[in-house]
Amino acid sequence: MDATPSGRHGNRTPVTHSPPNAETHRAALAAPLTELDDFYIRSNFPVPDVDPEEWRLTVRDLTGLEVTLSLSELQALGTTCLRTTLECAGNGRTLLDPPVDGTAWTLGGTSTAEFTGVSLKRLFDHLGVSAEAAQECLFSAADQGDKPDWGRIFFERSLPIEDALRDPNGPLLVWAMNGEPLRANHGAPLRLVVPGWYAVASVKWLTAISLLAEPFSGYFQTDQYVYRNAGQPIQPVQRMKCRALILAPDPESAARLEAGEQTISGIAWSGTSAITGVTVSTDGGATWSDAEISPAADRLTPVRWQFPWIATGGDHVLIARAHDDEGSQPLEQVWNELGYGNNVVQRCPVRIEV
Ligand SMILES: Nc1nc2c(c(=O)[nH]1)N[C@H]1C(S)=C(S)[C@@H](COP(=O)(O)O)O[C@H]1N2
Ligand SMILES: [Mo]
Repeated sequence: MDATPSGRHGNRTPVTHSPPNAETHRAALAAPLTELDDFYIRSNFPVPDVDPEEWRLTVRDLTGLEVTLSLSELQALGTTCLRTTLECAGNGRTLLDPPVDGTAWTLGGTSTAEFTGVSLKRLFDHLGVSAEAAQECLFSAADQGDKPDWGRIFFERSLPIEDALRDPNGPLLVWAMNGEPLRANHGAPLRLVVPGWYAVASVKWLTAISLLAEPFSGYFQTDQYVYRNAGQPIQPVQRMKCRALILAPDPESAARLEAGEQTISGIAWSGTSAITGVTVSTDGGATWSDAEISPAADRLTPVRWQFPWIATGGDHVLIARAHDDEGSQPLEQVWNELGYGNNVVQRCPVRIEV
């Protein structure tokens, strides 16, 4: 296992020890690809013990087709490499007021990697899987645990069939990350990666893929990972909302800066569309200016942005705000009971010494 039960490991801070959950340090997010020792970890249950030699993936459709494949059989189908950002739907949860229960992420529940695997579409085409009559595609995993009212359950999640079979940039069945074999914490030997979606969709330790004629209503689909507010219908979390992060000046360590020329910089991403702009305020949101954006080489990874600032003495609040085709990052939190999708802008107080 690649997470130590105590203390820091790489540029990660543990959020819970058992199961292993850890967030990525702000500094490690400046690299276009997050180092594996720094990549955030989010697991709902203990890491399952999977023997890669014994491991098989079972695929079932609604016509009675059932095929079982080994890892090498999957790898023989062809290889796609895709760089994309994963973000936990709970990222930013601790910024909510009033606070909510749930894994206590600050803003490090996100990382970016190059994933290697075979697309789900390619696997289905190869096997002759029939999507006819299917509404959803269910992904079942090897990890399990007990939940009140549910008993013993495995981690399972579904996707609407049209999202499952999207191509290109659709779901990928992944066995390598940043060119290295997938690590246990990230779902070895095989995980799903669904570009653009909050990473709960990216099921780790995959064991089975089944087509369903009806919507799936499992625990991780209807009880958790939903936007829930009293008196309103629940909405499942799906695509990542846009977010800008300030990486420099480091909001955690540089609350005091010198007057004069400063560069404010960071990253921004969205699972919905390309980032169309990043605006910056140095006065707590009273006035805004456009940051300069360096587009990412890959559409599914963060853009880098920077903003030159002549800092004058006194207290300032720095804010960066991402914009995409759907709109802009909210200036005020959109509170929900389980604390998902909190992409409220990050406010960084700084004191400039004169
Ligand atoms: N089998 C399984 N897959 C899972 C999870 C899990 O608990 N079990 N957690 C999901 C959630 S909530 C997130 S944010 C991502 C985290 O992926 P990572 O640990 O590789 O960063 O995995 C997703 N896939
Ligand atoms: Mo997550």
